[in-house]
Amino acid sequence: MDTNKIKDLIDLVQGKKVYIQTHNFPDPDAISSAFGMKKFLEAYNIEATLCYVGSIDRYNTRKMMDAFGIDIFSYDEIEGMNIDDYIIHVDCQKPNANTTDLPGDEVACIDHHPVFIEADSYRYMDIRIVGACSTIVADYYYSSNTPISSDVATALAYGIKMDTDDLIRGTTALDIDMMSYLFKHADWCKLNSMYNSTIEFQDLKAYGAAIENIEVFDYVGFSYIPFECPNSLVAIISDFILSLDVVDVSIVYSVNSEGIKYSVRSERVDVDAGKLIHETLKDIGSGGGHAAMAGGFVGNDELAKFGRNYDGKLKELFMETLKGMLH
Ligand SMILES: [Mn+2]
Repeated sequence: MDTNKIKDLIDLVQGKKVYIQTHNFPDPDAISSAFGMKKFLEAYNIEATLCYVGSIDRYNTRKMMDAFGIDIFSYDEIEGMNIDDYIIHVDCQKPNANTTDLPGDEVACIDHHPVFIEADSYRYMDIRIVGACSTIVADYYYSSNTPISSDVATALAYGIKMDTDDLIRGTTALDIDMMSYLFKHADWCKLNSMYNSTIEFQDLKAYGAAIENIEVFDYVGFSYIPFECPNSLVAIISDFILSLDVVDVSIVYSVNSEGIKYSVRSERVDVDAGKLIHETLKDIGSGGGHAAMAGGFVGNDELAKFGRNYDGKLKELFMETLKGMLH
């Protein structure tokens, strides 16, 4: 990338109190991107605090924080964020539903999500459609020749592996280039250890429910988990349903006290998961994401309008959108 652009970011935040905010309920790519950006700015004498809204509910995600020494704070733990403080969004963008508007001034955005709603109010924007946000952050080090620590390189490599499903999903040449760059600096043993014991015992109940409830229409696999379960687990189960031979698009939701949370996956080039869920839920909830993976939410008030058979009616809505997309 152009080093002048990097300098613009450094000049912008220099001398300010800086927060780096991820999307709500951050996943490994969000956390490693935020961590990588914090350490990058540190090399230019800029201190930043990492923050998020929601919770970090996966064992694996917590494990990476310990493994790489990452301090990231829930917004509840942060005292005195001021309206003059600067916020850098990483792996997210306003005004998406998964990015809570905090008191500080959102001046910069570094993200790899397609832009659904025009966000021109950032003073610095670096949005590139690549497999992982960690790839973009790695490029800051690479292009500026900024020294990268083993922990940062390993965390970024882990973020890329997770978001691209090991360099398969939504992967671009830049993801591969950055992986090759990070390989030279990362601790591959530490990275491998992240893949030990990745399923938690309580996850099995959610897997069981999803298997029980699966229904396949054409190549679309629908399923649901009728109880509260972490967003990140719904995503993992959506990946699992997608791995079925007869399923090319998976649409999975879990039920919680506020409504239902969707995770959509697509391995078809003619079905964009982000557009599918955005289009389907635009009048009743919210949704968006990448061509291969996306998420969405429908609140209880809207669900109530569908009556008791909301599950069937929502399936119809998805199928109708799909038909429209393929024409
Ligand atoms: Mn990401």
